[in-house]
Amino acid sequence: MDSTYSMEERFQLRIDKEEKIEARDWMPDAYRKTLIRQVSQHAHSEIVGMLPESNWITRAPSIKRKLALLAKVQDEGGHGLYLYSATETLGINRDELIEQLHTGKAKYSSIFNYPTLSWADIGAIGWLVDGAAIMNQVALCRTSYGPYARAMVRICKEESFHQRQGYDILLTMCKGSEAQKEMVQDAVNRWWWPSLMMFGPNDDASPNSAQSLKWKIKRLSNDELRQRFVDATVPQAEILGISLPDPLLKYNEKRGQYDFGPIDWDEFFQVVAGNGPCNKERLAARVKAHEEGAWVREASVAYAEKQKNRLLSDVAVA
Ligand code: BYC
Repeated sequence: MDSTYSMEERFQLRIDKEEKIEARDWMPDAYRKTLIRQVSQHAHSEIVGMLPESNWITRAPSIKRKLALLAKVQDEGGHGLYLYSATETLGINRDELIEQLHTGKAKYSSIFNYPTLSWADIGAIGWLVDGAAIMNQVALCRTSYGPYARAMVRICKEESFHQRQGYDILLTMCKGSEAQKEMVQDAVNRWWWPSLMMFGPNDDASPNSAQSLKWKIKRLSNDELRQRFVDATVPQAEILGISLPDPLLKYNEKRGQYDFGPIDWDEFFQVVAGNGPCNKERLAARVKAHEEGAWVREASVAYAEKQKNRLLSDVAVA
């Protein structure tokens, strides 16, 4: 490589050639910082995302639904763990990451600050929230940082099962009584707009997008992903026989895409600032689980120490 290139220029050339950046490779500090921010916030979202759904495990309407929901919530925990591990490859440890979540320094997805009021909300979360998450995460399978990209491949496979379990709940309810169909409509009315907000602010108000796109941390912009989600979701709503709560939603023949109404960004920024309906409850639940789980962490450290000593004494005998 020509030595007239700076480290930053060589790094960008690797990105431009679609080479994956690995943990031990040189990277600009700002690239590392952006990744730690995004991947850890993604991990926190998976972990906090377990709360609204686990609220319904004991009340799932059948053993089949209970098993599927249990498996889904466990999967989210697993996703959080892969993503914490991917973040740790960037030189930050788990305790720091958890502390950032618990002190409110790190964000997590706005969507998990809304309550789950009925069983139909579990269907709506699977269909809309996991649907939005997949749209974003399929693109992230091509992100430039190797450990993040590889974690995404497995996460996407599991997320597509989640999306289908949600849609299946709604399809079943929509074929049921009038009251069940109304429950679905009510849940979709409440989850539609917050799901569109998951993709983040409009491109012209997204401070991180330009650099993240250049570094190929993000592969598509917030607005591109949001549009793709709307286009994929509207036909699915038609199959369910429900409406989406947007009077301006309309197919635009010229663009070959759906036009949709304005998003309430005041609501989004209020939720992100900690003032959503469930922010305090969610953080309190995470802090409590962490404190009450201290004995599990201590026991596993003691067990690992015991195993290590046993191994050392076996080696000494041999
Ligand atoms: N909620 O410059 P921008 C899931 C923040 S699903 C809260 O566009 P960026 C799951 C943003 O962090 C969800 N905050 O940022 C599904 C930034 O603030 P900071 C998890 C948000 O990073 C079902 C500021 O607004 N998915 O896991 O370029 C069950 C300006 O935004 C949100 C991911 O995390 C939001 N919705 O783009 C269980 C995917 N949107 O950090 C679990 C990975 C924006 O500068 N992340 N902000 O203080 C991404 O793709 C990107 O980080 C985003 C935002 C598209 C979310």
